[in-house]
Amino acid sequence: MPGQIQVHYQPLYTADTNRMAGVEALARWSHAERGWVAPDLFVPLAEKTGLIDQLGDLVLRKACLDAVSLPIDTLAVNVSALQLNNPSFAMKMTSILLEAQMDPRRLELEVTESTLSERPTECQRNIKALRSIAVRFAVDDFGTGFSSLGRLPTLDVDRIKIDRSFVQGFGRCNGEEAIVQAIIDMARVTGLNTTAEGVETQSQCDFLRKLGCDQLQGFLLSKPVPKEELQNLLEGRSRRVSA
Ligand code: G
Ligand code: MN
Repeated sequence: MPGQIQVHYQPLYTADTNRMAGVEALARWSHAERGWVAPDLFVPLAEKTGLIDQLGDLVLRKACLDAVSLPIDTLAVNVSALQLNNPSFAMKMTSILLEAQMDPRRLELEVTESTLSERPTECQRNIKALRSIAVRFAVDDFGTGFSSLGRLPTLDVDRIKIDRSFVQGFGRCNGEEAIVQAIIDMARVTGLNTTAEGVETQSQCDFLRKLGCDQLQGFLLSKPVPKEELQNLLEGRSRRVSA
């Protein structure tokens, strides 16, 4: 499996200036018979079979080595609770940064809410150690777990990523607009940055800008692309929707 894992990158754009501020690294498994296998399928499989550390290291290393030669500020990488529970995770992450000669301030690790709410000690220790060398953390898919807005100030993170189900629920009369507004307002008073995931339409994009969301990500702006295509995007050689 490791040889068939590729890392694609999805651009993250600043909402106000429309600049590519960073990318999120996303693992892709190219299976001989099944074609592309989505991470939602193979990540739980890797966790079950004990391959997650190996897979996680591979993605982190590839992404950091790619990012050093790219003119982007931030590289975001997803890490699972199992990886963060490994006592040697912070050490391993530090050695990958050293090997890639990457400034730790450019790295943002995305973790799920449940990783943070369980707060097992190893996980906490790893986060603390990495934050002390200026690695940033983001809560991924915010709103899908047992999220409570009241807990936002206590989360030891720099950014929240608002789950795409809220963005895609705009206009469906379930109060998604009000929820997203509340998340963004609460994040602002707490000093957290916000990214909206899953932006697929121009009206979602316009509304999120109006609400004061900092960063936008989604198929409207760009799908995840291989490194070569990302380079073309950065050099303006490939077309991008000017949302
Ligand atoms: O859990 P996380 O938010 O890291 O998942 C990222 C996944 O979301 C990737 O597999 C990516 O392909 C997918 N994704 C990215 N942008 C969009 C979008 O605009 N719409 C939908 N439906 N999925 C998206
Ligand atoms: Mn993510």
